[in-house]
Amino acid sequence: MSVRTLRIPLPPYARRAFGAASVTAVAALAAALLPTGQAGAADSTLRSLAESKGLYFGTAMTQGDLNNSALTAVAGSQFGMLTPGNEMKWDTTEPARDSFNFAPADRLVSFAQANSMRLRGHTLVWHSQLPSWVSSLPTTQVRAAMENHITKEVAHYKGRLYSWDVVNEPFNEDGTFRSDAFYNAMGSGFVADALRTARAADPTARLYLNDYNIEGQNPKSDAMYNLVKSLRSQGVPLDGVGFQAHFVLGQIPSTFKANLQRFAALGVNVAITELDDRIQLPATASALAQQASDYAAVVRTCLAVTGCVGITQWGVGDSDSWIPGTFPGYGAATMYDANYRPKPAYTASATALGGGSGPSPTPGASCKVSGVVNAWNSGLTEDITLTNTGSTTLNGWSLAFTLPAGQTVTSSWNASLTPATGEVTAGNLGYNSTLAPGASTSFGFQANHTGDTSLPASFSLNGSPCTTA
Ligand code: 9MR
Repeated sequence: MSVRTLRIPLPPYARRAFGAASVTAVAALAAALLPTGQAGAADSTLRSLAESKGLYFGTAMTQGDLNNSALTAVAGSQFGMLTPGNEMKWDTTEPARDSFNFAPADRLVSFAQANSMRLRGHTLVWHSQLPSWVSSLPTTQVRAAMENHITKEVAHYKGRLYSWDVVNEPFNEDGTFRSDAFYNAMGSGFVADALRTARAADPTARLYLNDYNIEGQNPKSDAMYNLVKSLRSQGVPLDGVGFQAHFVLGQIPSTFKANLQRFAALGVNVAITELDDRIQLPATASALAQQASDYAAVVRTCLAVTGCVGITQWGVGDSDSWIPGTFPGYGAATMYDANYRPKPAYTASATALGGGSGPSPTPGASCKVSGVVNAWNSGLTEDITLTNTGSTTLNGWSLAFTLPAGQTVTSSWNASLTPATGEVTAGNLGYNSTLAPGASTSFGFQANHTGDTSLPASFSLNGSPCTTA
């Protein structure tokens, strides 16, 4: 059995001359003085931070959003990629056979271009928001209708889009193909046909398949993986896979990173295309802290996967999100509140992208972590002590950290841990949710390991990095 204590060099932000408490005070003052939605210095927008790491950060917008000046101010400054939420879908663009309407989407394209944002086209072939004339066609006519739709729509935007979600949501949860108009008429070959048709109409747009519940390894993502592998081996033009990432608070799959990596290893790009993280309302401080950790984990995962090109949030703020309408009782799923004020998830995302050197909104967390590990041949226990070194009482805390490869948590005490591997978040329990300035709390866990018994790294509390002692 070995016993070690954490000995991790201080990161640069911890070595600054002025103390964490005064940084927090300056940030709070700056946030108060900045107009709504202007979250920090102009050089530390999500967009610029992401771009400095070679990623994009995008948002979905609908044409109604263009009338909301608070929303457009945030979208135009904080996001570098735009996905039309509904306006490029078949029911809008070709409501009657061979009669096309690109006006709503064109307005969003103009907004994006005016703000130097790139565009993700969404979506050409999808079972939903499909006009009834398509679903009632004789099966012998569906291929021609699909090819005509793709050709005309892609040609209209030729050279102007970063990417197209060519096929959206082709799979059922068990990994079988969804029996929609396209599959019923053409079998699984509709996917290759759609991709080839799109490539012919615009050779520059990156062509994607996009789906939900494929973020972790499961039968549905296995089916997508096998489809991508097969299409690539046949030389079908396919450049990327979109992982929608409609997450539930605290439930990012533990296999998220490994899953993205296995797709990237097939030679395609991967992208987070519709990120949100829904909270059961009312959103408590501790839920918002967990959400901050979830968002940071998504950012860190994309940064860690070569081939992950960027992240798009589905809607700018909480009142623009589809969640409350579809999941009654849930909401608060984005990084901006109803008044476009950045939430802890914003700060955590910016921090994960390397921000935090200038004034930015902060949940007021500042922390120190120490730990002890006791390891044996295939297992270990770890005790972690967390100290609130800030000047604000935390009502709910959430400590994110990276577990070494091969370690899998099997049980925990004094905190709830999720997921079991990789980018883990420890959240308070009911009795230890309050952490006063200077106060400490301890929790621990047992884990299996495959040889690496080192301590976790990259601790952050409610989205703010911790020092280690
Ligand atoms: O955000 C879109 C919402 O306004 C529409 O009512 C809805 C209809 O299906 O589609 C929403 O966007 C979906 C996206 O196109 C595909 N993945 C799931 C999204 C949320 O439903």
